Amino acid sequence: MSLPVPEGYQTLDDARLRAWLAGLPHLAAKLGGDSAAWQIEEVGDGNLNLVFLVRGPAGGVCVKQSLPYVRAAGESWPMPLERAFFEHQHYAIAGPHLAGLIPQSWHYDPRLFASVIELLSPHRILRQELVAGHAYPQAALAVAEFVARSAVLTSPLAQPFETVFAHSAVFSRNVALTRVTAELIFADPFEDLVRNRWTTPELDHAAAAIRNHAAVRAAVARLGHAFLTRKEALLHGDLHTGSVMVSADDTRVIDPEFAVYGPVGFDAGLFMANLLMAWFAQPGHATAQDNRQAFADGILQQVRLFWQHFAQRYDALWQAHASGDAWPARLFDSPATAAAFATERAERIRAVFADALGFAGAEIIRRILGFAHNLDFESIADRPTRAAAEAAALQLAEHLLLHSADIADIDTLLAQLRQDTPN
Ligand code: SR1
Repeated sequence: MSLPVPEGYQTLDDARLRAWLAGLPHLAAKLGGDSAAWQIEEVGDGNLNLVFLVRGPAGGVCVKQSLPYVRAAGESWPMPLERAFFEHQHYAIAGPHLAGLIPQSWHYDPRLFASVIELLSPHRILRQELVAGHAYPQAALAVAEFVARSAVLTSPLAQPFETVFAHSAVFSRNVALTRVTAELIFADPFEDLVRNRWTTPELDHAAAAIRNHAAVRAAVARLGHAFLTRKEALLHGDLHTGSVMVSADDTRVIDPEFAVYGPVGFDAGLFMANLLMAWFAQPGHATAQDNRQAFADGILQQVRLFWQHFAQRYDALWQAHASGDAWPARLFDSPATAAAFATERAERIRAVFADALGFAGAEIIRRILGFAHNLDFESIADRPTRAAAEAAALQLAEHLLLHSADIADIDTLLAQLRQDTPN
């Protein structure tokens, strides 16, 4: 490796990982037995990091290590190692609010920029499961709970603002990954850059139309500004279906390395966008053909459940914490202000909905025209089918960016989708 790295850092391989874990008694005990017999598998399929699953006779651990570059691009795209630190900080700061919805975090090594977390088994990545045609009806509820708890409990709605400011200061140093998000979502897809790509020439016309659409560009610019300036709550920052692990009865949100304070609608919008892209991609997935219509409807149901549960829990958590030092509890804590408080909450949720739809539009565009693509579309072998699915998703993205404030509610959006897209 030719990139400079801090003293003490070395990329983990099988032998180094085995020796490192063997030297950490609390982790070696979780694995059990002789370290030479531990089974090690590198499974990282994301864009950035190394991910190892280590199994011993007593149990398993998952080890994640930053590389000094973007894994999906190679050393030509250097990337600071500190992302592992911010992921660890998210587990430490938001973790107490998110019990049961995230993996347990067991260790962080600041020299190796590596963390050790609970090995989730028999969990699988939600995105891959949706591509394979496997339904997880409880997943959207759990992710909505994650977003609602993060949105209220890390914010001044539930905490003294001094605490929130201190936490926000930690994540305001997560500049490298915030730049990745700012550029990859809110700028790059609208420019002619070598790191952009789309997979079918059939999309050339749609791509040009979106790039040259002044109102779309203005909407994305507004959202990018909101993302960088509106420090409402601690975001996961990369909440797509690849950041969710599922089993039949359990759901966990992983990979919070992009964590930063920002607008609550960002996480909600990214998750809904990725479910919607899974839905658009369904005609291309042979594994789901037998029961394709019902499975596709089930994905739209997940979008609906996600939003409804998020809105209901955001409202309930805000009310539950509207006392003491939480802001603006002091203005709403008498019976005389109950109606005004209810109106305030409803208007706030309505504003988050509009934000989320806009962010969803930006996310869809960047996953089709930008650097980082989705397995949902990429795994469709038949090019015309893939092009049709991506073009339909781009149409929705444009609609969301231009009309986010006019879409009455989630049911209106989904009814319109079903009508416009024979899926
Ligand atoms: C250079 S990183 C590209 C993308 O991968 C991550 O998962 C995020 O989605 C990021 O935007």
